[in-house]
Amino acid sequence: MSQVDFPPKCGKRALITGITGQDGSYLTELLLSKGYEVFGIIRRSSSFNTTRIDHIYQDPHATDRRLVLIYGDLSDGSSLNRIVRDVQPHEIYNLGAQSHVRVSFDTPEYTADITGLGTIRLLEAIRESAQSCKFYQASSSELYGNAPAPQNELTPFDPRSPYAAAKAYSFYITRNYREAYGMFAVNGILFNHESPRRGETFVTRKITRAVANIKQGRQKKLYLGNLDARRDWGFAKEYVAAMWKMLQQPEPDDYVIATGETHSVQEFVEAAFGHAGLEWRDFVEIDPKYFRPSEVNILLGDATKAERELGWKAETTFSQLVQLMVESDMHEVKLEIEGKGR
Ligand code: NAP
Ligand code: F7E
Repeated sequence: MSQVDFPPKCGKRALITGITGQDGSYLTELLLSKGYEVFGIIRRSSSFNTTRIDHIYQDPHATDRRLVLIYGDLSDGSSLNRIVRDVQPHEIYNLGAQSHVRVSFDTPEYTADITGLGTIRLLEAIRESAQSCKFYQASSSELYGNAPAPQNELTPFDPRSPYAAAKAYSFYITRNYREAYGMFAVNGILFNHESPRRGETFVTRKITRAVANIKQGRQKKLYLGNLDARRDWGFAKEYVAAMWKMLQQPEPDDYVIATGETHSVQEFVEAAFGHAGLEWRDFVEIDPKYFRPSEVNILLGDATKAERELGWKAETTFSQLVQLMVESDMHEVKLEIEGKGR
């Protein structure tokens, strides 16, 4: 049952793929706070996959509920057609993806199917339903690969993984449907964004979780790959507001969303261990299994256009982000030790 009170309905319906992910959970909170009815596509799994949205889940029998979860899958065009036809959303946010870059080298065909073809299935579902519906595509800074930094909307793409190649297809097909069919379809080219809800196999969360475990004596070593890679890391909660703003513009367009600062993985490690009063060199080991067949060396976004046209700017600094993630994991690990964790 929901632990949150929502404002009166605003008359808008949003459909979200990837609602159970990091961004989907923050976006759902944002849209509910604006009075939207939110419909989320979840896939069937053998264990619960709704942990990130359990706090806003609503009893399906409640007559005034604002959040509805529907089974579907980006690999299943017929489910997408049916859901779009039934829900008749005003806005669709396509956040669903096989989103792990390293894993995309192990599952390239699956990644192409979900992260690439899933987008065309959804766009076709909109076209076939003949509704006017705004469409947000979760594009990624991975598209830039090793293109020179700083990267903005005019920087040529250089995809360096099966994930980035699949996202490139989705980027261009979204733009094509805008140009060919006059759809309100936009790409948000988001640079890395993190939070306490980040998946635990992405490097930031892997580090902050390890710091908390090491501090409590539950873990001895942290094995990482390339410490020299540099990323433009922002706070996910702020980034979903940019997604919404893109769909409220008078004309559809593509936008870079980033902080404009870049830091190495090693700098993140130093800051996270430092925050817990630990010396990182005592705990971190390099395991080549985490190296990527082709790496993206430096990402640094230039979000000038988003600031000018959307009035959006990143607020949380790198050190604040590291601190809030470390403190959240320390708290979570402590609860687990006390037997009160999830
Ligand atoms: P995430 O936490 O990995 O969430 C991915 C979501 O996609 C989950 O809800 C997942 O469902 C769902 N999904 C996976 N396969 C699916 C399928 N076959 N059918 C339907 N849904 C499926 O990712 P995120 O960090 O929130 O990112 C959201 C989107 O932005 C992704 O498209 C990602 O590629 C993109 N992006 C992320 C970043 C970033 O730094 N976070 C930057 C740029 C772009 P389960 O929960 O069942 O696994
Ligand atoms: O890696 C290095 C790794 O997996 C960041 C996704 O949300 O952002 C994300 O992709 C860097 C890379 O994120 C480990 O080699 C070192 O250089 O946290 P990550 P990512 O690959 O940047 C983009 C924008 C997306 O769109 C994606 O969906 O960290 N690294 N050691 C490591 N990375 C991981 N995962 N694990 C390590 O042990």
